[in-house]
Amino acid sequence: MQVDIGPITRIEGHLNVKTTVENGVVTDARCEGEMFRGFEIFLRGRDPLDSQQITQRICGVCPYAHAIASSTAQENAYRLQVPPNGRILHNLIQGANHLYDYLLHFYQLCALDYVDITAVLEYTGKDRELSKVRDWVKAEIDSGKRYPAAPFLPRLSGKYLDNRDANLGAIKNYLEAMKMEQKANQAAAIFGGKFPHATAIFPGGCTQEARVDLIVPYQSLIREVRDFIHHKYIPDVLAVAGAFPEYWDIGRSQGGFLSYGHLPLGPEPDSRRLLAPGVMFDGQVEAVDFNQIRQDVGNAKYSSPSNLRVRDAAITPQPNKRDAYSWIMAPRYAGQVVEVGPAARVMVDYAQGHNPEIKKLVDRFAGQAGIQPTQLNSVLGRHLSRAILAAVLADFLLAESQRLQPGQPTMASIDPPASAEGFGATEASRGALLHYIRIENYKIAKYECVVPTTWNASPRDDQGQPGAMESALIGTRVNNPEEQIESKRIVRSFDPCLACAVH
Ligand code: NFE
Repeated sequence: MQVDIGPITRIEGHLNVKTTVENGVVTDARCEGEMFRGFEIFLRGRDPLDSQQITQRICGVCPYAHAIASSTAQENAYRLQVPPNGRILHNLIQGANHLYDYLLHFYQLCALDYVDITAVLEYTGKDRELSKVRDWVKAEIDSGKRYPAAPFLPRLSGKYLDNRDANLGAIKNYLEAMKMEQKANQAAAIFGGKFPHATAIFPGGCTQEARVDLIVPYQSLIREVRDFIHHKYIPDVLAVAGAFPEYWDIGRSQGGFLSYGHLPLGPEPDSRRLLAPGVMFDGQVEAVDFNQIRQDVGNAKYSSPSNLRVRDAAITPQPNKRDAYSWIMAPRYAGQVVEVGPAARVMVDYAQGHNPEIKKLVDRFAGQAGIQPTQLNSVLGRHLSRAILAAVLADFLLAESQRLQPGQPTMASIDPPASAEGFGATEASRGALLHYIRIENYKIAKYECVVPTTWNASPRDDQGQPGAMESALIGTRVNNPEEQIESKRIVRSFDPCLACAVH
């Protein structure tokens, strides 16, 4: 039978997934990005120095990543020498935003697939927050709304946590996580100017100063978030893993893994990174070569030529293209499908033995769960990878903030040339993000973004290979083919952002 499981809720943007289910197993899945935006078209002809502002509007969740990728592409094009403070401030802003994003993803976007929200209906204690949630949940369920806005509706059939105290504790943490997400973004805004869409991130550094009266509140906010990560977030992820161990084997993508490496440790473009870059096939990691990235449009709604390199990219929408089923292009690395995102970041780093903290935490948690690190490309693996990254990142940001040199420059001076080109690569929360800019006569002649969810939620490529998320869905056993809580757990584990994917 054919079942559309979209629109998928608790993700960003418009995604449908068409599935075919036979004998209780998903035998085919097609991810359909359902709208077109056209940033790369309307960037043409504009002042390049506006691009880090304009591209941030691709997304309200990961705007800093776009700002950093755009700034880095321009730094590369203008051959800027970024001062150490400038690079550190980029890291402090983007890193704090990742902490927000990991917590948001686990609690607000995914937890209600596992936590039994109806446990709160029996709550009779004195906690005011839980009492308020109880009354709201009851009112929403009783309303019988056809199009509910409550994130826990429609409540799908399936197994949920069955321990009352564990459910109530997780609901409390869901509420507290929102306060922590606010703190993480407050920390980012201290240097970024505001959230979303930072005004201070600029090619060459940051327009904010490195001042002690900014560093101290930044550290204090990150410390609070760090405590929550260790005392609530990691234990909650492990509790879900303990109750749903089958999800170490569910939702595994077929293909390789790509990470650009995250957070440069120095001002030079080729500095070592906190997390190592690389592309991994069959456990072997190679250096990333942007020339190996090509985008197929055989099944995407574009009439542009297919299989173009990033610097040759073209975009011509063709809404009625026959048999094309998505507005998302299909990027491939050397013709192969890769998964990007937190699991790819961790696996690529771990395979190279690069970051000792990553190794320690992967070994500890994989050992506790009785899984192999190669199983991180699973539903639970993606959740655990985010939790591990959050712990490593929080410590790094505290140390990094101490490396700021108060009173020293935070910006390079800029004199953009008439013609230039540059690449800027970073890791957004959802994975590898690449911007390319070509400038002619002081104007943007070409701008191209190859975005995390474009990789993960891509349609079939010209060879017919399914994208990472499609491949993760195919083969899944589903108890209720109409609802498919299992498939939705898989899709949400990728944290797709369709706003970004179709940009
Ligand atoms: Ni719109 Fe974005 C994606 C991330 S790209 S959320 O996909 O992370 O920077």
